[in-house]
Amino acid sequence: MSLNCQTLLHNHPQAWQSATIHPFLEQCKLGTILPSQFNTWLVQDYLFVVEFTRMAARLLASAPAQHFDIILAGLAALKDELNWFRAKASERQLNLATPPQPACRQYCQFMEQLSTLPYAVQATAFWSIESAYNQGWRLPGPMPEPYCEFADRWGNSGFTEYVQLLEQQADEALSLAEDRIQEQAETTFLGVAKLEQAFWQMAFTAV
Ligand code: HMH
Repeated sequence: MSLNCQTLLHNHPQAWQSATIHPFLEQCKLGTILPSQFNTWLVQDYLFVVEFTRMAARLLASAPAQHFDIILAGLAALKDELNWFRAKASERQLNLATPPQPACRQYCQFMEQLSTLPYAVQATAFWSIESAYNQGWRLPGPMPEPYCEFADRWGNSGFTEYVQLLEQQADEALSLAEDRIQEQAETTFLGVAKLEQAFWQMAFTAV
């Protein structure tokens, strides 16, 4: 078995489309998303990123030293991202001390249990999570105010390059992994796709 990230995308186009193309993003692009929907996403995504940062730290702890540079750069970017989320929430007078909704809680639990799995699986999950946002926010094209800043955060070319580097690291780990572990990586990729779709849906149906 020789699984890599591109094979995963190629084998599961439907799952990946549902993860990255959603009315939430289309309505940001059109400027018709409701503030209540957008604010729900913002607060819940902050809660998500807190747990995603812990996942990045566990990924670092499992990684070979040659992979540290890119993961450490990712952690530094997450430090800025968490502060940026706090600034955006404060501008909008949103309370970040909000309980996670079920879709957010399930995603966070999923990330937590990844630490019991081999590095190749964690690296594949990390790439797929970042890649989902990169594609999701980039595909609709330029967004109007106030959403352009959000689209640019995950859609900009620097972030796109970072996702490519994560893909290389995941591919390297997968190329060294046994078939059974490659299968775990595929299951995990499908798990990410489902949770991404559910996360958009959660924010979209917020009132
Ligand atoms: C739900 N997936 C979700 N939120 C994010 N911020 C990312 C991926 C990218 O970090």
